[in-house]
Amino acid sequence: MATAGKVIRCRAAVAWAPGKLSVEEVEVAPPKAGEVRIKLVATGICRTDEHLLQGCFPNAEFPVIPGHEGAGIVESVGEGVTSMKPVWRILLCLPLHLHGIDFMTNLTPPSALHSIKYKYLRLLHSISEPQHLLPDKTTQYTVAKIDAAAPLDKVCLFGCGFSTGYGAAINTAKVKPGSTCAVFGLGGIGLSVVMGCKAAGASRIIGVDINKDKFAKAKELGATDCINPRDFQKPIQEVLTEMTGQGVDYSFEAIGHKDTMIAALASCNMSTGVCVMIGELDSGSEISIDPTLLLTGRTWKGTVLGGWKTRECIPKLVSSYLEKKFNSDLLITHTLPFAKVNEGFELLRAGKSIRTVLLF
Ligand code: PAD
Ligand code: ZN
Repeated sequence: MATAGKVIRCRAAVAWAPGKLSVEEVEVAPPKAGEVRIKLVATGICRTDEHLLQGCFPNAEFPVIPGHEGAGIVESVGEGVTSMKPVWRILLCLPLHLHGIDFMTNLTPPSALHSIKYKYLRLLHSISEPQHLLPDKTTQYTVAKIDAAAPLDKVCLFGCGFSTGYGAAINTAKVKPGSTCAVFGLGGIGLSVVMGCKAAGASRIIGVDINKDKFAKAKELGATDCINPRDFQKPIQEVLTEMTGQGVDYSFEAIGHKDTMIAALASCNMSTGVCVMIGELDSGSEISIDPTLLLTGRTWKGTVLGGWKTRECIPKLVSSYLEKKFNSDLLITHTLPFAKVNEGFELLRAGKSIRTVLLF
């Protein structure tokens, strides 16, 4: 592209301190060795961006440019980058997964993950327009080349939200046909879990949310029942156990609260149940549970990006989307121009959106 090798100016949504984003111009240098510069086309707003914006990750430094569900086109590459080429269509994939994926088999140890995580959140997966810089010699690996026919304003969700929820059911829990599932939280992630449970052949999928407005979409996507914990006098885990006899086979927490994490664990079958944590707590939070919950045989696990290997699996998911194997477009309730980024966050806070996609 004509801008290759030049410092460019672009708009970015900058949070100078926890709270509101301001859209302003920033300078982006040409990519250094191992780096990739991306022209962003669309990005989804995820609850994790809101967590970052509200200062829930104490190690994240402000000012920060949040955003990590982007889709775009490679503008230029730095020296030594062989795996990415200009004008390829790509997805930015949740940076945490960079470690587990293409060039390592396991997640980086926690200390390394910590420092890398925030560095990436701050610098990499940014809501910025029209160019997006990925600085670091390994950043070429955080982008996945996808089918050129894929609509970027739709598949941007595959960089985090859809892939996380769908993979939590398929890869992390490995939901079996005929099983029962409970999904706590029916936002973009939880509804993608519902889609994954349905694709895996679950016979009963119970959605749990305090916002009844989410129920219609959950049922459209495969939930067989939807319940609001506030409609019951007793704890929701007791309600779910009564509804299913011995608890669900698989439960998923896609909210990010301590009490719902424990309720999700207690909702699954005491001997054979599997509970998957997806929701994020503030960094440094601790959770305490009655160990008996695990002693009897339950399995408690977590997931990042639904356990997919970024560059290998995400493009395949995009191909499945193009083959109409599932309809993730139903998760997109709003599409807004980038300048309305704050409106997009307001919709999320008010519980009125599932996913808002910003267009650059
Ligand atoms: P969202 O805000 O769109 O959805 C959360 C849903 O939970 C909403 O529908 C709420 O009404 C509902 N809710 C809130 N409180 C309760 C409650 N007490 N009981 C029942 N329902 C409740 O968020 P999202 O779907 O974008 O993200 C969900 C979580 O997943 C969030 O914590 C986010 O940070 C995390 C996440 N994790 C990963 C990962 O890789 N593990 C990736 C992306 C997001
Ligand atoms: Zn996300």
